[in-house]
Amino acid sequence: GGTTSASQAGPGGGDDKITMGFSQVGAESGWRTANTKSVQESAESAGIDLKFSDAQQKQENQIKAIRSFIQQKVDVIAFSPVVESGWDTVLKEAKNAKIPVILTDRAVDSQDTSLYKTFLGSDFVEEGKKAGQWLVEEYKDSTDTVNIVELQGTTGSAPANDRKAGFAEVIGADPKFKVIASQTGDFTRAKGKEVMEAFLKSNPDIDVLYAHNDDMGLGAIEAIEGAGKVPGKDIKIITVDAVKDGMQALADGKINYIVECSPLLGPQLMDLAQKVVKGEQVPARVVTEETTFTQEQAKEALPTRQY
Ligand code: GZL
Repeated sequence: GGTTSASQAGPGGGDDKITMGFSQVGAESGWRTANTKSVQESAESAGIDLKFSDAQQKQENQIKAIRSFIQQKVDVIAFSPVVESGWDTVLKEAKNAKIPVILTDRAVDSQDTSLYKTFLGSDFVEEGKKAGQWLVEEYKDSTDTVNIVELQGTTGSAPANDRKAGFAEVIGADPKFKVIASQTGDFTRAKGKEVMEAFLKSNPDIDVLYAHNDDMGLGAIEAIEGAGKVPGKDIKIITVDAVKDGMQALADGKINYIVECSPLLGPQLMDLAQKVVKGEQVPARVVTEETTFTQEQAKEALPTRQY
């Protein structure tokens, strides 16, 4: 056939190199940093031209980025939605522009699943359940009330909603477990510390902290030590992610249990993108492989952790 003039070619200049527009939540946590690294390195090794945007945890910035990717006529759009709701309009614009969308890490609550080709990420409800199951086991021989405080992730985000729901479902089976305070720490260390300070001021007898990510747990540890209490002993701590700093605190006995949430989604994302651009079928849902860690397991795993 004839040659493609530059004006008709996609941003790649007409060669068969795939161009991906990626809208990232932000840089709020160690998990996010590791996730960004995985996406960027995987695009590099897959020969995919990556246009990367950091939304500083603001939905309007993600919507702007997606619109810009549509303008640039990228071959595929991938993003981690900072919150679950409010995406239908911009996803319809991508669909009308015939640009396939891949969800990674977090999900959207759109009823119209034709708005994206697949969702690659963890099962956050399962993560919450694993956290609850450890607590039930830890207190199986006690009948005393267990006072729990909870540091939630970003308000309205899928991980915050689902980790809360999974945990509540499991501990709800036994009335001795009482969540006496639950508030967002927005997945950051700073906010986790601030909210934990407030929890400690208004609740003299906290037994357990359930933090939706390591970073808020690490901030809370500073608050707990600042209040003259021993994290991991006076207050047991369960977190989610298993990033290096969290695993170090677990090995040091300041955290009691971590439910892993793998940020290494890059390789699968690029593989799915190549299939989607070729018009091949992909599964509607790809669930991330992940495990859990006790203090002993953290000591063994630390030397070989990738993030
Ligand atoms: C979970 C991811 C969450 C992490 C947090 O897949 O969306 O966002 O658990 C991160 O550390 O900020």
